[in-house]
Amino acid sequence: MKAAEAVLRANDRDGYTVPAQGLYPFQWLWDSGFAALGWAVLDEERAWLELERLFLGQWESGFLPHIVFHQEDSGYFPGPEVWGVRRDPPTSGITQPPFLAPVVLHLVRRSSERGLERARWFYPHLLAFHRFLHRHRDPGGSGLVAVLHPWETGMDNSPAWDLPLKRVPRRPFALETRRDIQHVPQEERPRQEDYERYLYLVSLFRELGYDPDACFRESPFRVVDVGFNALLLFADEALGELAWLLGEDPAEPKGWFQKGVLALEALWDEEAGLYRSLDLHTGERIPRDTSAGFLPLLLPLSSSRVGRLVATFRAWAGEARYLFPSAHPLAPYFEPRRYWRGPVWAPINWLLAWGLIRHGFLEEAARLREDLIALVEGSGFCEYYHPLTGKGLGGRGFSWTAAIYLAWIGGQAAFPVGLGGPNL
Ligand code: 9WN
Repeated sequence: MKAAEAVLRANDRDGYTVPAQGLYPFQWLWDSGFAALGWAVLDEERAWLELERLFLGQWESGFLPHIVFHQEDSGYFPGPEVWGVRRDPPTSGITQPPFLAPVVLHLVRRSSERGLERARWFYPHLLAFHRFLHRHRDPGGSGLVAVLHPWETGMDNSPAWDLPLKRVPRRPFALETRRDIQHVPQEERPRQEDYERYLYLVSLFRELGYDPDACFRESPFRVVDVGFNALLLFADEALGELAWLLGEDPAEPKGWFQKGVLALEALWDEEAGLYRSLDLHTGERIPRDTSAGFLPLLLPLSSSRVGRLVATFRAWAGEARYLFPSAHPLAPYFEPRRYWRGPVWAPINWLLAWGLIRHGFLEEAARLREDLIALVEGSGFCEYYHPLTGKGLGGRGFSWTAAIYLAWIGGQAAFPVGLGGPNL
């Protein structure tokens, strides 16, 4: 407990939490959601502050960027000058999984009347963000939204992006420009070729002035990510619940939720026994099996669907010493040391445990928790871990790992949506 608290306190920058010192010196969107879960165990006020700081970066359109550059730091690339977003504070121009409404609801459930008052401020901001996503990322009204950059998925170099990324031209730049590989061994990070494509997309969006509809139209990378959509729908459900608690009209979030849960079934792949993302340029599901494909467990699903998904979960579990690998452990694209291509990530364990508990699979959820605790206690608070050896990888002193550990060890009573919580 004390060591986890020390990590969060060391990464605290007067109200927001950097994911890791040196490697990620700013505030990231979904990292802050997880950090707030950890802060809630230590200091509820600090948890609210985390989210308030994040919303300082919200645009008038409702868009919420994936990075808020609260202060200058040359230790990260691409920094604010590359994004060219002239705001105060400067921000990036793409988003990340909107895992915030469930956190706000969680904080409300933990606290008293005061929590509800805090949530009153967040509600219109969250609603505006969700509206932005449903309007500008799903102009055809399919019920599912598109991401335009692998970084928007939070699972940056997942094998699922290999095929759609091929369509993205490379924007060559010197390897030395990258800062990540000055902090972490290169074989634990994305390849240079991937980075050149990431940078191409950033320049394209900047040239388009971040006009959301032009970016949607012009982006060579346009994917319905199953992970992003599962988290958005989970957040829509939480937003509907918040509306109800606050005496607001829940119809809009409920409508998104109901439509989206039905639409998500188009991503189900019977042969793989899990959900897969969809490439909107080809209209085809992407033939890659990753941990994102299990995130629909967070949502209400038919019992036969859940049964099959859990069978696939157990098959993967039989191949890994530590759960949960980010890619199929027997697939040719499984790389147990490289970033999102195999390693275990704390927040994914937490989310999957939430989903499994929702559907009554307590044993599987308990193993996700035990494995994460074993990894942390054996290797420290790392960014990610080797699923076969347990070796710590990526950044050290990592906020979301410490926060999830705290939330699990510190035991939080309430769960925002559905049944119970992953606090076994
Ligand atoms: C780009 C901060 C972020 C996480 C992402 C993770 C990694 C950034 C990077 O770090 O991405 O956003 O530079 O590699 O993939 O999930 O939010 O921890």
